[in-house]
Amino acid sequence: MKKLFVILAAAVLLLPACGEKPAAEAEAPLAVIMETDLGNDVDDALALDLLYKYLDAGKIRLLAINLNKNGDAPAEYADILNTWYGYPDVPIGIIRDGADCETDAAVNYAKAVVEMKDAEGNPLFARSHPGYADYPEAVTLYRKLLAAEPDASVVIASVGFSTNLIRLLETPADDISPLNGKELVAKKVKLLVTMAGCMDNPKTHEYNVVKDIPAAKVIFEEWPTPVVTSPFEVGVQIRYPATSIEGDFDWAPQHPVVEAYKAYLPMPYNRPTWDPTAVLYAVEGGEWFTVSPAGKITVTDEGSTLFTEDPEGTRRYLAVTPEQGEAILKHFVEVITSCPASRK
Ligand SMILES: [Ca+2]
Repeated sequence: MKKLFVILAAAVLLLPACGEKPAAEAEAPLAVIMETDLGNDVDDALALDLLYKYLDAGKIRLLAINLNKNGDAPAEYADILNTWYGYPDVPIGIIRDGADCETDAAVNYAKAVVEMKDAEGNPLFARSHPGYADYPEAVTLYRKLLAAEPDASVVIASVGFSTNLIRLLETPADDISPLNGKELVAKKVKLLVTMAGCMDNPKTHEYNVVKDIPAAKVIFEEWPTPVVTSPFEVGVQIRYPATSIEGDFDWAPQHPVVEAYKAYLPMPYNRPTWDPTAVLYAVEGGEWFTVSPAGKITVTDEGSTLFTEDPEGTRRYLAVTPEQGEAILKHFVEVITSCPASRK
């Protein structure tokens, strides 16, 4: 009897505590690639803050930040962010001959932050890389990274134009992989989440679609994995408060996202969180949102996005109730105002 008791006691000790997952079943971090037009609208910078916080929490591996906005400033600003948040080795991919967007915003906040100096005239923010001319093209980086990952494992969060994605689909087999781009994506990518389109008003031609309509058509109509999009009307209902930018960052007198926010438009303003909503879905799934049934999405020549419900379809879009929008905003403010591990 005593022996039986000892055996039972040992068995109980081996059980995980209430609510605790056995180590063997702990979820592996999600492999994520960020695709961004960093520098055009400050919501991309807010979205990247979320990704660094997911890195801190061990929820993701950030395989790369791929840029679909031309120029050195977006790459240099991405390097500043990687450095400040403590992830200087996250690869950065660049684009050449991307969509013309240099004059779309009154201020390229990436450039503004890159050029900031301290009182002694030195760069305000540290960098990890001395120059950006030798950064890989995003398309090449995609091929290398995808080829090295397990099948059906990678989530791409695309919160800018689709130019890199369309170029990736069009790549031929090469030394990196015997698969062409479309085959490689079909094999390795689990899900593409975009911030694109407008589902509640066909007269609204959303910016990320309009800047490269042929690419957006192919992404919505031919991209060979499921696609979920956070359309214009979602982010516009969830506006990051200027009061938070002005009042919640005393712990970081020089914060590269806060400086970007202040540089982008005259303060105070509450910017829609279009891109953070796409990142939220990419990492955490549908629990924060109302997710449409399965269907198809077509893109008109003018840039409208039209959804047709279809059980065989692989496209969905997000919506939010007012309550969901409030909960998401509260979550964003809590995460974005939290101190990253690198600054503690
Ligand atoms: Ca964007």
